[in-house]
Amino acid sequence: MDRRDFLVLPLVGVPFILAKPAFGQIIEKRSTMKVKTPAVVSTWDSGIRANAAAWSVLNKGGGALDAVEAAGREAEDENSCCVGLSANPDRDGKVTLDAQIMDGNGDCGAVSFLERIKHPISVARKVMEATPHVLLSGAGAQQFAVENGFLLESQVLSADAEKAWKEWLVKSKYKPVVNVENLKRSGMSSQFAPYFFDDGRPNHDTMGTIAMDANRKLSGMVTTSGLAFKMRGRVGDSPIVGAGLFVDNEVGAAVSSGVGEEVIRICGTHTVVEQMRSGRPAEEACREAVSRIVKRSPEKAKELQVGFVAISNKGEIGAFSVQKGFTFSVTNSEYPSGKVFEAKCYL
Ligand code: SD4
Repeated sequence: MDRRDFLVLPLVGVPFILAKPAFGQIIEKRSTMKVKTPAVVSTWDSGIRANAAAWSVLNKGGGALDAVEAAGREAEDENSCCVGLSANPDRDGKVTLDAQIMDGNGDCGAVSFLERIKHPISVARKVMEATPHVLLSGAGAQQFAVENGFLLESQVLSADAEKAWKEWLVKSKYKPVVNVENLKRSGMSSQFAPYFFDDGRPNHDTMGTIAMDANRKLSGMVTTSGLAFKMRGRVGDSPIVGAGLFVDNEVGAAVSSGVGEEVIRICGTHTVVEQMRSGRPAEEACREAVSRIVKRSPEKAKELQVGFVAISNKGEIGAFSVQKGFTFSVTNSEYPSGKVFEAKCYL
């Protein structure tokens, strides 16, 4: 075994260290840990940047809801394959965005199939706070956003998205790339998600963030452009309460990333939180949700990635994924610049 890949430490309970750098740091292979709170956890190694935005709120005594919204806005401001207006479009060449925000008291707001709005996560928060509804979609969501002061942006694709879409049109096949994150890690790129843009800026995947503030209150958010080159009108798990995100102060919070259809079918993050409610540690709860996806269709599971990350209201973090390569980022007083971990996987 290549020592660069696996350095197995001789202590029981000490995790593998994967010598694969992400954002300038070695990724530890570790699916569970107890952390000091306040703390913020995001999907993927690029969650480091979203976490930094959230941490600047939490560190000053701010609330978890403001923190996760800040994380979402940060991700939406970045140029990336998979979040915000610069992301990859649907098969008709239009960027359509899904986002959800939820606090630990069951208050939640979401938008789906939203076009031409820069900060879907803030529109989701507005839905939560200013309407009796939970989810607004499509033209209605856009109308609501504009009526509430959000600017209608241009519908022109970013240069990267335009290029990726045109390449995709040549083949015109709709198939989510298996474990695109692993391709990224090994430095390869795919038309779906190059790890770096041509000018060297790092790319990132769907951003999901869960946080616990100094008052031990939980909140979460998820923001995404969904699967690249999806059918027009397709909505993933991200804006669906209990699929892409679920939060309950009495138990904990969970967020997912990966092929949303699989997550919706098992009410993924609700499953994770309910498993935690019945006493399972966060990692085991995530593993249970993953196992339901795999057992339902073992052959199909070989072709897809789903990852869950959760935090209990005691500050215990756990994660699990279908396949190798699902990373998550933790930021708190112990890791003020953020630390990336790779979750254990089922297959
Ligand atoms: C979706 N779950 O729309 C999202 C995609 C994703 O990392 O998480 N990509 O299905």
